[in-house]
Amino acid sequence: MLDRTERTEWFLNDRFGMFIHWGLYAIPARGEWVRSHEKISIDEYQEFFEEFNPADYDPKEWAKIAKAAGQKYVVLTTKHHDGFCLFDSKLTDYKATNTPAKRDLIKEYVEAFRAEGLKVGFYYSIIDWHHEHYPAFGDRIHPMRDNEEFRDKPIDFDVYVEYMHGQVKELLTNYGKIDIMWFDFSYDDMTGEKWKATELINMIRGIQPDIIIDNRLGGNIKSSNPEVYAGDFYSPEQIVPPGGILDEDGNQIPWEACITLNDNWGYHAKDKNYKSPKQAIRTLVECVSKNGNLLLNVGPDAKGLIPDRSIEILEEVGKWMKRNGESIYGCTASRLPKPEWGRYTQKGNKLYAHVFDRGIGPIYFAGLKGKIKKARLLADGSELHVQTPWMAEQYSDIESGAFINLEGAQLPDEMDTVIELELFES
Ligand code: H79
Repeated sequence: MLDRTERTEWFLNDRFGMFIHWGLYAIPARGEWVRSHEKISIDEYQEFFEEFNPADYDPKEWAKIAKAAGQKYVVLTTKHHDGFCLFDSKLTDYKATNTPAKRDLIKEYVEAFRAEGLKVGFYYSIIDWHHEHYPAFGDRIHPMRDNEEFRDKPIDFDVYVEYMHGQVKELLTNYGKIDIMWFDFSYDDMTGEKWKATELINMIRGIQPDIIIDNRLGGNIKSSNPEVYAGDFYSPEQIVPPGGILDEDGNQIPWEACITLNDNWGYHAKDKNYKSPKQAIRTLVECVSKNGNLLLNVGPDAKGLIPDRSIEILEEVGKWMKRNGESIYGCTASRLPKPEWGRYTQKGNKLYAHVFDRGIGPIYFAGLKGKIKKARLLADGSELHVQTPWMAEQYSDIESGAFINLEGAQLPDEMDTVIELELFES
């Protein structure tokens, strides 16, 4: 069996993935937490189950969109907190097979993305607001948390844990090789062995030895001696960790920031608060400059269509990636401090200068005097010159710095202009 470093090698190389949140909540279209936020009962939510019929569901189209954006892997909600399963689980009737969709939607998903050459992941919520043996009354987030009818309802949590393990087993047995298992999430005392996490991990590794698993079953992935269930990568949500993620000994550990394009994961009809393509590109660059990955979310609607604005943003990202992907794939943080004008990523002796801020005049590279063998604009391969500007020798702060001339008052690419610096040594 591979160790964590070996398992995560492809993941850290690929850097950029697509997250997909899709389920019954696409119909009310107020985000995937709608049942909890509005304290909706299973009965009230049932109408969405009875009408779920995504006529335009075409995961081949989703896969094309992801691939064109430069995304190398994908993670889809097989079951979110509402408990609804997109897959044909033998352990529940609460699944796509029993809706008007009448089929296993996960099977088509796996096949479509695999055919496009993307690595395939499963999001699976270990929380379940539908299962009768999941704690409801008094829980912090369950839709029925303060419904008196649930106060004295006895539950047998072991029954739920067995169900959850059984579904994970189905997911990892019935669809061939799966690359990522993305659990969501532990909270309060609902963590670690409460989920029988060691047993769960051993079962998973028995079926899919190379799969990588996030850190949300609990435990402390940052420990020098982490639990077996502490996971392969850290999963910051809606934030890029300012200094990346280090373990207790100061070593870098794999991480992946998951970020929405608007303010919701699941489809929200009124949420038009989208990030710009520029923000999406620069966020990806920021993650890589800190040794991390970016998992960028889309929330397809009730018909199965990714919102138009999300598609447009991903197209813009894809245009940039096509020309500048070398500064992302296989790249890591640089040892150099963050420059004034943007960020660095690095791959061996190739240093990628991501210039976000044009300023005026030449671009200044602290610490690189005499170290730059060649400078090229990554987007078109055109040469750039290292030159010391007139009088610059007299400035107080340039002894070890280098300047590169960039023509024009505006950046060639205002999203992010990448200068590829070939260094004499890395
Ligand atoms: O699927 C998406 C979100 O629906 C899910 N994760 C992403 C990928 C997510 N659900 N909840 N959260 C993320 C964070 C929730 C945090 C809180 Fe709480 C809920 C804070 C207060 C209530 C957790 C539970 C901490 C205390 C109770």
